[in-house]
Amino acid sequence: MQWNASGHSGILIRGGKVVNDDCSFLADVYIEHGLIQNVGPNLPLPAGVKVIDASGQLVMPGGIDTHTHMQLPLMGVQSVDDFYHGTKAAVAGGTTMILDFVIPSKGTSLLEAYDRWRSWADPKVCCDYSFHVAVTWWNTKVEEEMEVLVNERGVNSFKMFMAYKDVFMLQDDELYLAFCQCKKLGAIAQVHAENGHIIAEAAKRMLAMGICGPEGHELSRPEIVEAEATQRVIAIGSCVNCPVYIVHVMSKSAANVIARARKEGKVVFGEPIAASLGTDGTSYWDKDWRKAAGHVMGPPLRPDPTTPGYLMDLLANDDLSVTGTDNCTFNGCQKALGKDDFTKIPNGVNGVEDRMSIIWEKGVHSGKMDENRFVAVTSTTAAKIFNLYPRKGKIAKGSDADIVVWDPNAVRTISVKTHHQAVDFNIFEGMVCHGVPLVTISRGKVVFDHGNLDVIPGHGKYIPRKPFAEYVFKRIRQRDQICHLKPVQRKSYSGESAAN
Ligand code: URQ
Ligand code: ZN
Ligand code: ZN
Repeated sequence: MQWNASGHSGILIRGGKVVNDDCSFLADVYIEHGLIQNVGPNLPLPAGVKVIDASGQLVMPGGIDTHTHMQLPLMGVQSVDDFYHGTKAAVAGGTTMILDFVIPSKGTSLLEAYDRWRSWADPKVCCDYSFHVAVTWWNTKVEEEMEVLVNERGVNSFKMFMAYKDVFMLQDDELYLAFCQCKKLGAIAQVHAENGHIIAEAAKRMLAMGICGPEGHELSRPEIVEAEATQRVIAIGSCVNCPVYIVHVMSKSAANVIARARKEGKVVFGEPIAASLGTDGTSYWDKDWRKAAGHVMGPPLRPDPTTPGYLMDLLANDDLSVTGTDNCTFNGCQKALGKDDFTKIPNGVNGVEDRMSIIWEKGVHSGKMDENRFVAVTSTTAAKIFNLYPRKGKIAKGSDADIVVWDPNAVRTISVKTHHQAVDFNIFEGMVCHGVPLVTISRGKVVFDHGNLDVIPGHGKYIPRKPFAEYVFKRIRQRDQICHLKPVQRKSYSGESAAN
C-alpha cells in the first residue's frame, strides 16, 4: 500500500480516456486499497487524495506479459534479468503482471520446482506474477503432481516442449497423455513447437560443414521446422479436444498453420512475442558476433524481413491472440559460451520493457489495429485465457488497480544505454517508438512516474488461477457434450478367424 503525505492511499486519475478491449470513454478513475473503486465522469476529489492528471492521455489496463523467464537456469548459466530487475523493467514499460515458467529438469518433481521458483520470485517481484509449469518428462507421478498444482497451487497452464531434445522435449505419445491430463484438469496446454529431432541432427550437420556461427542456429531450424511441429501439436490437441496455446510464434509459416486451425474452429491460441513482432533474423548474418549471438533464441527470429509485419497483421485480425516476450536475457560473456559453436549459445532475448511500445508503434501507429485491440493483445485476452479476468485486464470498478497512463503521441528511442533491464544488449537497439508509458500503477501503488521508478522488491504477489477458464473451455465442454465417444453395440463376429 502506498500512502501519500496526508496518509491517504487514494489516487484519482483525472481527465483521461479509459481504454478497455471493448470500448473507450472519457472518465476519471478512483483507486484505493489496491483496487479500482470508481470509474466515471467528474469524480469527486476526497481530501488528501493524490491526483494524476491524465488529460489527453489514455488510461489502460496494465500490460500482462504471458511469457517470461526471469533468472532461468539454462545451458549452464542463469538469465541475468532476475525477478527484481525483470519486473522493474516491466513496470517501466507499462506491464503490471508477468507470467513466468517453472521448468523442472527431466525426472524431477514439478511440485518441488514450483516451490523453488516461488522462493526465488516472492521476495523480489515489483509487480504481480503467476507461473506456468513445464512438463518436461512423463509418468504417473507427473500426472498426479499436475493435479495438485491445479487444485492447490492455482496453476491452470502447463508448457510442453517439442524441442530441446533430451533436456525438456516430450515425444508425441507423451504430449498426447499430457494433453489428456490438461483437459481433465481444466488447464491449457502450452507448447514450444519445433521438431527437436530435426534440430539435433541439422545442428550436427551445420557444425560438420564448419558453420559454427549464429547463422547456423537459424539454418539448423528454418521456419518449416516450427510450422511442422505446430501442425502436429494442433492435431494432437484436436484428437484429445484439449485447448492448445502455441508460445512464441516466430514465423509466417507457423502463424498460417494457427490461423487455418482457428478458421477450422479448433481451440488454438497463438502468441507472437515482442521480438517476432519487432525485429527479424537477418542479424544472425551480422559480422558482429555479439550482435548476431544476441538474437539467438528458439525458435529463431526469421531472416524474412516481412515476418514482423505479417505477424502484426494476423495479431490485429485475431488470427493470433495475445503477446508475451519470452524475456530470457544473457549478457555477452554468457552468450560467448557459444563463440565457437552456436549450439552452446544460451537461447534467449529481451522484451519485457519494450513490448508495449513496440506493439503500439508497429500495430497502432502503423494503422493495423486500434487502441482497443492493443489493450486486448497486451492485457485483456491474456487475462481471459488464464482466468484472471476481470480482476486483471480491465479498467472497471472492483478490478485490481493495475493501470498504465499511456501517451500515444510521445516517442522514445529504445537503447541498452537507457533501458532498465539488467542485460547488456537490446535486440531493438535504436528503434524509435510512438507510445510511451507515463505512469504505471501496480496494485494501487505508483511504481513508475514520468521516468522515475519507485519499486519495492516483494511488492508484487503471486496470483493463483482457477482451472476451466470460460474463454477457453466453453467450446471444449460443448464439443464433449455433443460428441460422446461410445462403442457400437453389435453381435460378436462368428465367422472364421486366422487365430484358430
Ligand atoms: O524456449 C524457451 O522458451 C526458453 C528456454 C527461453 N529461450 C528461448 O530461446 N526461447
Ligand atoms: Zn520455448
Ligand atoms: Zn520461453
